[in-house]
Amino acid sequence: MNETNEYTVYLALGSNLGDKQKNIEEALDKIEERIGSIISLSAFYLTTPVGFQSENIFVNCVCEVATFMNIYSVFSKTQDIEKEIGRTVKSRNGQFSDRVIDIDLIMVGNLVINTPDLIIPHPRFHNRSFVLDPLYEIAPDLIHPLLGKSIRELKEKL
Ligand code: PH2
Ligand code: MG
Ligand code: MG
Repeated sequence: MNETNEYTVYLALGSNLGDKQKNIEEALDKIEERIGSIISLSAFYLTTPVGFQSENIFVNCVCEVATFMNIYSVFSKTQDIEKEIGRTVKSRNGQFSDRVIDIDLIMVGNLVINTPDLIIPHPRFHNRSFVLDPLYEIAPDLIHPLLGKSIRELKEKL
């Protein structure tokens, strides 16, 4: 469903299987085609897996997307894109695993959503340097709507 409101959505992308950089570039192309313009994109960061054991290091990045879609449609599109690029396993009960692509909705302005499928702001991003470092690069003054702190402050606290 398209609406007249424009949203600024921050997405975090990660891949630690296959041609990681290519997987992320493919996801970014599909995001631009189907969701909205990528206003800003961080560098690609090489990061060690957090929260699970794996030899496969990650490529992570964050982008800012301007979209006219409502947030549930954005979420459904990112889920489609993950599947198309080849994501098979989703984490269950917080048990993470290696993946070809992961696209997470991090923040959408002051929007707060708490449903079984979708939580915004992402409930763990403020503790994760693999999100905070690239987000700081493109949006250091962005304010976390629940914590009332900027990305700069959250990164300094980590
Ligand atoms: N994603 C996770 C869990 N752990 N670690 C790194 N380095 N990068 C990620 O993108 C990542 C993770 C859950 O989605
Ligand atoms: Mg994730
Ligand atoms: Mg995810």
